[in-house]
Parts: sequence; C-alpha cells; structure tokens
Amino acid sequence: MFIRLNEGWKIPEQLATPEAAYLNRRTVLKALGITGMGMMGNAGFAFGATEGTYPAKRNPDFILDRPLTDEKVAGKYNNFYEFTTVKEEVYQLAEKFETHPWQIEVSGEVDKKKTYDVDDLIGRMPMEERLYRFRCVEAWAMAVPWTGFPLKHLIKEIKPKSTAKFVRMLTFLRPDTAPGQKEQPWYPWPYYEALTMEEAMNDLTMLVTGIYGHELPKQHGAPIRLITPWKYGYKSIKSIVSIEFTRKQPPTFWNKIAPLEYDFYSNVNPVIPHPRWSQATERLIDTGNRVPTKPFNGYGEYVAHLYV
Ligand SMILES: Nc1nc2c(c(=O)[nH]1)N[C@H]1C(S)=C(S)[C@@H](COP(=O)(O)O)O[C@H]1N2
Ligand SMILES: [Mo]
Repeated sequence: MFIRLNEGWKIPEQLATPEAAYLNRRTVLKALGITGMGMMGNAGFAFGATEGTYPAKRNPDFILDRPLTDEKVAGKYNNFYEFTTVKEEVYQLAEKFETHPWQIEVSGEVDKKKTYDVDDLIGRMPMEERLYRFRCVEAWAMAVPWTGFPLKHLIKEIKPKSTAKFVRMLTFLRPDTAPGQKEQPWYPWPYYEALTMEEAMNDLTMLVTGIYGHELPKQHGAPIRLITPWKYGYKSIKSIVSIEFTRKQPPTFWNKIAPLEYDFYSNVNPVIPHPRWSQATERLIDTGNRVPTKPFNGYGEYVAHLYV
C-alpha cells in the first residue's frame, strides 16, 4: 500500500463514460426466460459440503453503473500482504495455502465463546450474489459479483450482549506458509480490522465466500472475507479466523501503522484526499479508465445516515 503508488492519479482525469445500468449475459438470459443448466453449470468449482452453492441467486437490488471487471484481471491484481506486497504475484504465492477446513472463533461480549465452521455457515446462511463496486484507497477500483451472506444474519444468531459496540475481525497468523508474514516482520500481524456494531449490522455488509459464481480463490481471501463496499478496500479483511465483540473501539492494522493516512471509518470520500494522493477519481483495473469517485463509493443511500 505504501510502495506501489499508481502513477495514474497524477495525470489529468479522463472523462467518465456515461453511466448505464449493467446486466450481464446470464441476467439477460434469465430475464428472457431461456437459461438452462448447461449455461449455468458450476464448471467444476463447487465441491464437498458447499456443492450446489455456486452460483447463488443474484440479488437484483444491487446494480452497477459500470461493467463487471474482467475476472482474470481481478484475480491477478491483489492486495494480500500476508503473501507479498506485489499485487501481480499474490495469486501464485497463495496457491498452496490451506483454506479447508476452516473455523472462525467468536468471542468477547457474548454469553459464551463459539466456533463456527465455514462450510457449515455456507450450508445454512442465506447465500446470495451481489454486484458491488470495490474501491481501494490507492485509487484503483473494480466491480465484481460476490457470493456470501449479510453479516447481520450471523450476528443475530450469535446474539452478542448489549455491551457489544464494535466487531473486531482477525486474519490467520501462519508465517510458515504465508511468506509475507515471515519476510515482513515489521507489520503488526495478524491483520486486524473492525466495524461499529451499526456498520456490521448494515444491509450492505457481507461475509463473502465466493466471487464470479464460484468459491473464492485464495488471493481474494478464501475461504471467507468481509466486504463493506462503501469503505476503502483495506477494511475488507480477508481469510477471517476470529470475530470478537468489544465494548471499546478496537485498533486496526492500517491505522496502527499510519494513523494519519488510514482512519477507523475509512469511508470512500472524493473530497478528502489521502495525504499522498487525490481521491477525486479512481482507475478501473481492467480498462484503465478513470472515473469520478462517488461519496460512500455510491452507497450513500444505505449508509450515510450512520455518520450524521
Ligand atoms: N488479511 C488481509 N486482508 C486484506 C488485505 C491484506 O493485505 N490482508 N488487503 C486489503 C486491501 S488494501 C484491499 S484493496 C483488498 C483487496 O482485495 P482483492 O485482492 O480481493 O481485490 O483486500 C483487503 N483485505
Ligand atoms: Mo486497498
């Protein structure tokens, strides 16, 4: 995040292409009533306890103002510092990382600690697909179909105590198989993030296990990650092993490293520049087009009320 600034932000903005609601091929075919199993097959991605999960039914409430990002581009341009800070190399270094089986520990302001198995959650949570914009603080952006479930469903099941005001999440700590953790000991591993309880319960907030109609490849944060589309990407913590409910606002990884550059809330905001670059526009990673940044990344109707 520090070392590979995109040069693009320095050049004058390109004009945005006109907005148009995006429908992909499957949605169009569905609308016409002509989808068949042959077209919607799983292409060998689903297996084991999650068989039949993907592709999940798309939630039609979430439409895009831009085409979906090319899956191959999104899968080879990743921030996942546990493996490397070189975006183009994450997918290779994460390849052998073991993500199955996988448990999440729930602790803190709860009646008793509990362990959840990710396959079990996938089997019984209301899985859906959503097309979301995604915006990294480095000013690159993409639009992808995530599969997962709103975090609020899990929180309602957990029933945290009324003293729970924040939700803290942690990534794995495995320096033996995650070379970035071993070779960059100056970072405060494991990666940790947090939301207010209101943010965690918001309709937009998802725990995600899939992308592009199949399970998450490792570079995108398998087997389960957070997605908060109105916040900069670093809030979307990958490969979650722990969820803790706290009374006080927890510290966060990037805020700890550079408090003046990364604040707790980190809501996408075109008028507040990062100390080292403008946030007025963003670069779409597959086309290279620059488009204006939207307040709350375009999701103000869902979340603006949380911040007044
Ligand atoms: N555990 C962990 N989660 C993480 C990161 C990371 O380095 N480690 N990087 C974050 C940042 S800065 C971004 S932009 C997104 C990138 O998600 P993607 O690679 O799936 O596009 O993941 C976020 N989640
Ligand atoms: Mo990011």
